Amino acid sequence: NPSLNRLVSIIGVPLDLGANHRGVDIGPSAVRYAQLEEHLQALGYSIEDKGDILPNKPNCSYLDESNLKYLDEITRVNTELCAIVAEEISRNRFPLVLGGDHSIAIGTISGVLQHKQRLGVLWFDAHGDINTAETSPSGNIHGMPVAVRFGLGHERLLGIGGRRVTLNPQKFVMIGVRDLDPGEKKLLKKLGITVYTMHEIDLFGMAAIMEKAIRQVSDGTDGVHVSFDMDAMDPLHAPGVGTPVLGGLTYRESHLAMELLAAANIVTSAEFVEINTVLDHRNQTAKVAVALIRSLLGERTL
Ligand code: B3U
Ligand code: MN
Ligand code: MN
Repeated sequence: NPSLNRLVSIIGVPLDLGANHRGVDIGPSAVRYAQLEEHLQALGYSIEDKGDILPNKPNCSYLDESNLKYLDEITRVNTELCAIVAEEISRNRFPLVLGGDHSIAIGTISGVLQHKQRLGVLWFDAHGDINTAETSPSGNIHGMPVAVRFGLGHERLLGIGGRRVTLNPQKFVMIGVRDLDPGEKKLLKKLGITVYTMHEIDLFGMAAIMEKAIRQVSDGTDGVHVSFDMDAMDPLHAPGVGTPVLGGLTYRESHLAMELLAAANIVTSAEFVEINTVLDHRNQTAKVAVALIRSLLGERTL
């Protein structure tokens, strides 16, 4: 496996249409305000901030005929994101994507897949994000990126990346899950995806869970992507998220997960999403995201 890349490209995606809720559009600014770049430079990284992919204002195509809200604009932004992520990897740089709502994982992962066809993914989330238009209770595309990356969903979303890029369900692991819709439960079981819910984390502890997860996503893969939805954490530690769910990961558990990933030296791209600054307290959630990124990129206390 490749060792940690010292060249990091920050890509902001202030998209909130996938959540159909204002607030996560300020996420990239909030994380930059929490001095992401300065902290990573202090760690010895060479940072290039690519700026933001700017979504257009919501237009009248709010609801597509197929229960997909803002399909047009979400497709456009993700297509652009896919291209930028692919470009940064071809420049030998580590893409660090700042959301924005979780629908941006569609673009990020399709961009990574242009270079790494045997990609492993670690998905930290309170939710499964594996709905389709048929199973989604909300029509919000941020609840669908995992399904899309397994080849299930609207044609337009599946087309992002220019060709049918799909992930291997056996190299995909979810962590922190505690809120699934009925259709999501069925699909997760059908695809045989490893889901470490809060129950398993409580029972076995984060260290044991991460040891298994790391082995699963790194064995036989050519890269590992970390997709971190801040609502994986408990609202006590990360209150600034659109859909908080009680009983999540603690500050310590999340940090331990990032530290173990850094020690394993397997991660080749990452994204941190769903920071809702409007609901936050004094930028706490963005600060926590920066702290997690620092741990993921190898910061140690001593
Ligand atoms: N599963 C629900 C709720 C949800 C998913 N992701 C978030 N919320 N953040 C849905 O709308 O798909
Ligand atoms: Mn999510
Ligand atoms: Mn979530």
